[in-house]
Amino acid sequence: MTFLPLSAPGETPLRVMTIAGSDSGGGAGIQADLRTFAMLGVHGCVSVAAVTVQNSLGVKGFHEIPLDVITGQIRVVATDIGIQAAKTGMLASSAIIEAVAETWRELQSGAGAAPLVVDPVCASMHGDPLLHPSALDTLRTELFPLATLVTPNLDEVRLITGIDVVDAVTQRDAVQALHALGPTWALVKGGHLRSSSHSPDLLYDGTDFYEFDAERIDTSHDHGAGDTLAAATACALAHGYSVPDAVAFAKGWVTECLREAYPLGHGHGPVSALFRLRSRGV
Ligand code: PXL
Repeated sequence: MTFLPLSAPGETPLRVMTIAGSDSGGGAGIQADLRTFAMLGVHGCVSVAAVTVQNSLGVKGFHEIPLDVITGQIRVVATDIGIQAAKTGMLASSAIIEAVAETWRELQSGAGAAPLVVDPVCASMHGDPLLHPSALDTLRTELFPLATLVTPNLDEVRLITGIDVVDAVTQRDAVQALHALGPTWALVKGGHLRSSSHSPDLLYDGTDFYEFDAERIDTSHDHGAGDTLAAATACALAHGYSVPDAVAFAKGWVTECLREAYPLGHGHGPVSALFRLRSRGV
């Protein structure tokens, strides 16, 4: 695959921020985002929204970071270092979503706003909750309208729209329902359509549908795949890619990360952005 352009030695790279949760097992969340950012040559900045107590077997609990600390991290970075794109992941509660949305509106309104990828993380792959159910409405009404792109998986699509995606027709219904909530673009990932040997993702901007039909990699080590897709998309958007081109790039990236996923602990292992080191001959 072709990678994103690198900055020259000593030159300030593009900056991308993740506003998300920490995974102590290092597979998903902020840790996955930062790995993808680094391997794609962007400088990663962070607003930690929650800290999970987690290993390969599941999420044992989490701690929410105080609202002023979450918004403070966004504000001080955006006003000094500057960011060319951001993504959100685990935001845990309605109050956190509201605070992040308010800060984003304040900092990024109008022309020159940085693109925002919203990965509406609701639960871990083990089904452990990462978002209070009462926060779904805040996600829909406060954050989705600010998003350049939303990237739910099929479980999240069901929670957010009530639509059970089982085939191409319901996938189309779902992407339209998501778009109606206000993001500029909506993506419905097909990776969890287990009957399919392919993994067709459907992207929609209110006018055109784009389908991305990458090879489906069959592995139980796919922890962090959704985070990695959203992180790579944010990096491509920071480089000025159009949304369809950014999603196509990110889909290729996560496919390679899935190909090199590895076992970890006694449960599910993570996708691996470290394949990028191999392709550089290290
Ligand atoms: O992959 C979704 C995700 C995002 N963020 C954190 C997580 C998980 C899944 O477990 O733990 C912190």
